[in-house]
Amino acid sequence: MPRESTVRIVRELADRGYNADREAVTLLAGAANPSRAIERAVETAPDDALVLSAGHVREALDKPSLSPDQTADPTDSPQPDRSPDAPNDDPSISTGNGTAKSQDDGAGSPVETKGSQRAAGTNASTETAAGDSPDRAVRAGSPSAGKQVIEVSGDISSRGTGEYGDFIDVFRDRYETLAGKLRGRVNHRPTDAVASMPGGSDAAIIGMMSDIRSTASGHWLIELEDTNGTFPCLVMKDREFASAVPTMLHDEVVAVEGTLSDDNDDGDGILFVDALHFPDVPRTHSPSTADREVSAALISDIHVGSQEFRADAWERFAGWLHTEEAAEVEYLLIAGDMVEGVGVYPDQDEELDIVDIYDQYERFAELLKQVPGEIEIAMIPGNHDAVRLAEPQPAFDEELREIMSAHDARISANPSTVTLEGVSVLMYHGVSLDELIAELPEDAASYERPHDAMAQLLKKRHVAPQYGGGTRIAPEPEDHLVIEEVPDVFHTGHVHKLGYGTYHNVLTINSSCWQSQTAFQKSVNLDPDVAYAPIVDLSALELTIR
Ligand code: D5M
Ligand code: FE
Ligand code: ZN
Repeated sequence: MPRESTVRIVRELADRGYNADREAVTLLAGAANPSRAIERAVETAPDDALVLSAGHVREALDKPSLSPDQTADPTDSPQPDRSPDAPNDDPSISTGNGTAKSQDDGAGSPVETKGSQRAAGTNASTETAAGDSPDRAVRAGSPSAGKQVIEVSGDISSRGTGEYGDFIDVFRDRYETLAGKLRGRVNHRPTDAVASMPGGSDAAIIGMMSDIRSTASGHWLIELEDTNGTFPCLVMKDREFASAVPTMLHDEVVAVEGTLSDDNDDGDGILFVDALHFPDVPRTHSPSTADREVSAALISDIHVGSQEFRADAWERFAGWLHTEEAAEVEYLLIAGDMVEGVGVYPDQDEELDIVDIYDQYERFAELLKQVPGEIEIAMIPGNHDAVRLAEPQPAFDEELREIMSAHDARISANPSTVTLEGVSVLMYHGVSLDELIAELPEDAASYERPHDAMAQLLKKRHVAPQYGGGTRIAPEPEDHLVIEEVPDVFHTGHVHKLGYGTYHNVLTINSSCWQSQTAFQKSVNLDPDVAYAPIVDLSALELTIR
């Protein structure tokens, strides 16, 4: 089936307010008169159906008034069974007889199943998509039919009051959590205890970086703070780990080991650092994989409502999702900036195509309807979305959820962890990447290689380490921005650049965007990568860029 006809059918259905399963679109595209078939299918579908299934389409095509010569020749359909007497009791569930093939695929899969017993947050919601709603029925006729399982954790309901005590709490929580990851590696003492140790002793400290300076002779003086006080530490420039010091940011938690200066007894000692440790991801990290052939598309930064939004590219992408080539794509993750927003930066209104933020979400909801109905969608907000700017950003409120309800997406906070058939994906919009790129050396973080900056975040085990810089952070009783569990995949967006790599076996992906270069981006020389869709094969954690 030509891609163009799929795109057109998907768009026509979306214009009428319908999602459709892939199989439904295939059937419609295969009809001799697709336009009439669409009309008929829409008429025949129950009023409350949001997703047009293959069952609806078959029912419509089987109606006597649509004579057989107006339906497709069954031999040119990729669907294995379209015989009129195929069981079809529930019109919303595809009952094609291709299940044998899918079972073979599943049982014969050589992929090692590791499953996932990793802790999802206490507020995790686990759902088996298949079975909980007929509209999300698994396509029995598809080559990769199986059980979609998605868990989302990380949703927050803000409990911060914005008072001083909240800041103490959030930093204590950050310190405790990240220090916990370093404790087994050093024999540390609290800073006040280190201060009273004899000069010349060996000592170790776990602390939050409270100050960093280079000395006149090019060494580094870093001040570490723990819950008892602060202590100065000197990293000599000729040590091999000195190159890591310029990658350090205020408020990140590290451990140092070294020797105290002789004058420590006088109360103004310093620690000469012999080893520097980051919370980091263990090199031995072994990611989980799905136990069947299934893929996820990872995108972000759609910016609906901007004059620069690339509706053409979106339609091609949504159309492609309905093709056989995309049959294994069963999940779509969207890492923020769904809409362009209103008043995000000065004079933004001059570049808006849709000026009302609710209208922007309405339009976005229309675009979601072009995504196959059986694809599970999970999404988090970004800095252009209509939630508070400070991180962690809570999930969209009820009003916005209602607007976006057509596709029944999992809507969660920024950041969140979404686990797809055992593969955990840390989704974070990525505002802190700007700050890392601005502050760290080029070889540690750049717009050309956003995945390098992502690796830094994994190493620091925090998605927005620095407080009081470019990233706005809201205090909560716990620090939701700590990367407590090592994810299998780390997905960010925001910088509108495609970048991907692996860091200690974690797949890092910064998705591109769906917006051409804006006047602002031109003024700062940001040349966006537009309309790339990274597709992750969850059974092998392999990446294909579409
Ligand atoms: O961000 C897209 C990229 O452009 C991201 O790297 C930040 C940068 N950007 C966009 N607008 C601004 C302003 N006003 N100041 C600084 N940097 C900016 P997005 O979140 O999509 O706007
Ligand atoms: Fe963006
Ligand atoms: Zn953004």
